[in-house]
Amino acid sequence: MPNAQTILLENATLATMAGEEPYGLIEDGAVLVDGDEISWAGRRSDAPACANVIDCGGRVMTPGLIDCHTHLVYGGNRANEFEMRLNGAGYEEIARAGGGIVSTVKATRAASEADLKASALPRLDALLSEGVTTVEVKSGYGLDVDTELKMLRTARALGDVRPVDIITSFLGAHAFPPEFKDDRAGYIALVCDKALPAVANAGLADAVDGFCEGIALSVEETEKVFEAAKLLNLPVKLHAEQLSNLGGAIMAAKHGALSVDHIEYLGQSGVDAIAAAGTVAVLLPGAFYYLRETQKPPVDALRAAEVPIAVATDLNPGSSPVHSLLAAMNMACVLFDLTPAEVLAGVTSNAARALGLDDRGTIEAGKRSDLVLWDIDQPGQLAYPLGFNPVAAIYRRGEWVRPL
Ligand code: DI6
Ligand code: FE
Repeated sequence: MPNAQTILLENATLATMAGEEPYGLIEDGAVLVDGDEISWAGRRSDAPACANVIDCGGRVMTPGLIDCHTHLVYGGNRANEFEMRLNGAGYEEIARAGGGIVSTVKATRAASEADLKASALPRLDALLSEGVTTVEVKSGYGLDVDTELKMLRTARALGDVRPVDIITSFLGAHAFPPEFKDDRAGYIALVCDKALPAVANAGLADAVDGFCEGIALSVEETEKVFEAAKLLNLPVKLHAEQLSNLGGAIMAAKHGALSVDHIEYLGQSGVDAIAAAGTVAVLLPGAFYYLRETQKPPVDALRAAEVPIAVATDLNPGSSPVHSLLAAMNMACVLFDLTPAEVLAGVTSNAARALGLDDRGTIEAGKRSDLVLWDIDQPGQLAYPLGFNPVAAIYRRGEWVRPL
């Protein structure tokens, strides 16, 4: 039943991101929104009658953007490591020397919840300014029960003070904290038997993530965490094959992972496994760029196997301090050879799938009324520039976040 919030947004080129055609384009389109939901979308000439009509001025309209992989809650920064890497130190070398994730752990443990929130808000605002309406935020810089809970509470609190949906992932399986560097089994037990149950009981995680890598957890250690997640009915996802091929993605696919992320070193057997499992491939070009990686993810094989490809910032203080999803789209085109249509699907429909969300990511009846209007002529222009934000207006859940 239409209500006061029912409006018809007309005279827009709709990049619906639905169907088989690139962008799912509808020229001279219109969208009827009724509060939280899209109730109709199609050609303006077919639009239902509506008393509240907004002329979109011929602009391009997309679904609200979704950043499906961030670590944007953290203490301190790692600018010093950026300089060390520019002087030739390797990411793994820095991590093994006690830098990397562990150095952010120290700063995050020391930070108050208020400080973590205050430092995360400008990072989140940078994403929201580009039409992002859903953001995934991971823990993983606490590596003890209290700090992992603190991080996830902070992430959830961001959604109370900004017009964004925050989806959280528990990433206690990110690395081994200093106090457990000689007792790996003890830390895996703490993650599985203490941290994860506490997080689940508090309702603070929507999924469980891990970092399966030579400098982090083994496949066997990660699988123990995934088995604990399954007992708590939490879906899983995995940072896999970022720096080497340990077979993490194959293990994740066996556990029905929502996504496998990074996957620069994914082989054909891994592609086949995630294709069969319906797992999304989340590409993170920011980390490839910052670490000056040379091994590209197997995009042609992913395409051939029809694996859904998502793109995200991986916003984190070390490997990818990228505060722009539009920049990540551009990098995915320039560095990974994706097309502009693929990267827009990667931050809308496929990003929703990577988070297990079926209520958003396309402009279709029944989906969330998260919509962005852009001052561009065609949707392929979104990935084209670097450092330029063509957002004209943002509409989210029945309200103008940024009015026309
Ligand atoms: N892979 C990454 O690139 C980030 N975490 C991970 O598992 C790195 C996080 C950091 O460097 O702080
Ligand atoms: Fe990450």
